[in-house]
Amino acid sequence: MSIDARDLGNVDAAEWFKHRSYDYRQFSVEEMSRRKRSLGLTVTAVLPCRNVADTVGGIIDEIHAVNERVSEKSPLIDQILAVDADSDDGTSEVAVKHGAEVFSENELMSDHGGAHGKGDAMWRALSVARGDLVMYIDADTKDFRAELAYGVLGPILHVPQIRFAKAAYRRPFKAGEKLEEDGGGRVTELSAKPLFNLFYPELTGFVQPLAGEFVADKELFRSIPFMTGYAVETSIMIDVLNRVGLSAMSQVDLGTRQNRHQSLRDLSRMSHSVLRAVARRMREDGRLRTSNDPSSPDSLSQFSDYLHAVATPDGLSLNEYVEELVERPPINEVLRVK
Ligand SMILES: Nc1nc2c(ncn2[C@@H]2O[C@H](COP(=O)(O)OP(=O)(O)O)[C@@H](O)[C@H]2O)c(=O)[nH]1
Ligand SMILES: [Mg+2]
Repeated sequence: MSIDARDLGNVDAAEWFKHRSYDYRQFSVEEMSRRKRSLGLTVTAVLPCRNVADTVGGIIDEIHAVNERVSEKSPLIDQILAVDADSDDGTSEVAVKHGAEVFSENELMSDHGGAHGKGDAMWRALSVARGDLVMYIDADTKDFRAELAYGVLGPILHVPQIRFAKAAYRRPFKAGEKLEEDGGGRVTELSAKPLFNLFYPELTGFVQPLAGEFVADKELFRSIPFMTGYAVETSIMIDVLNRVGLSAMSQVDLGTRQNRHQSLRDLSRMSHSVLRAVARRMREDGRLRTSNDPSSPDSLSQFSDYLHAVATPDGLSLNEYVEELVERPPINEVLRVK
């Protein structure tokens, strides 16, 4: 598989999807490490942690194992940072034991008061990240495989125009003994993707826009605001788009990822965070008037369909559904004239 490294100008979501979607198997760890060295770059992995004592150790081990595959003298990932929410399950002890640099989120940037959730922890981590590239990795993945730690680095290291890479994967959902292959990622499917279709159609090609695994150069992360809590992934997608444009963004298929399941009640609050983030940016960017609703009279957008980006066993796919929204007048107005 050759690597699509062409320069893109202004593209729509479908073109972007075609040229900026990669598969982690296109990039070898050895080649990435060689490129990283020749570009003179260093990499920091940031693991935001809240009560992940059962998973974080294995994830850190996996990162060390990736480094050992190349050479300990010139590792692919130079710094492993765990930013812990003062977890009470022993998370920080486990992370230290496995060789990460561990910080309490409340001790970093403490003149900003106590930390406000995941996004704040990620923001504070930037104050101690030494790498030229910063890669965030969720620390609650159960079936963590090495590619979750290095896969997103591929496009950043191989394609000069690319400054941001997001993980894409299938999300199985396990309810009791029953496994639903693509039943996970409910907030993504029910909130983020429909909202992006309406207000940020450029972003509809992303299969997992809310994935916690993504990388960019530290300068880019340092130049954008971070929303706190679970609004962070949504706001980063929009702010990176506004700052560097779609052609500098990419996604990498990493296979499947089993997430820790949250209750519908928690997901509802998470979904509210996503909506708030979009609502705030949409107002600032003046996007309400130009929404992608095909039946809105002042719609300026060329996207009128529902674009649904999904991961399948055969790779990523962008499906298009034409859905017309017709508004019938109050029936009184129609019946009266007859
Ligand atoms: N430091 C810190 N990490 C958090 C916080 N909330 C969640 N995380 C971590 O962020 C990652 C993703 O969080 P999670 O709740 O699983 O969100 P989801 O994967 O989007 O459903 C996991 O590694 C969590 O442990 C927080 O308040 N502070
Ligand atoms: Mg999770």
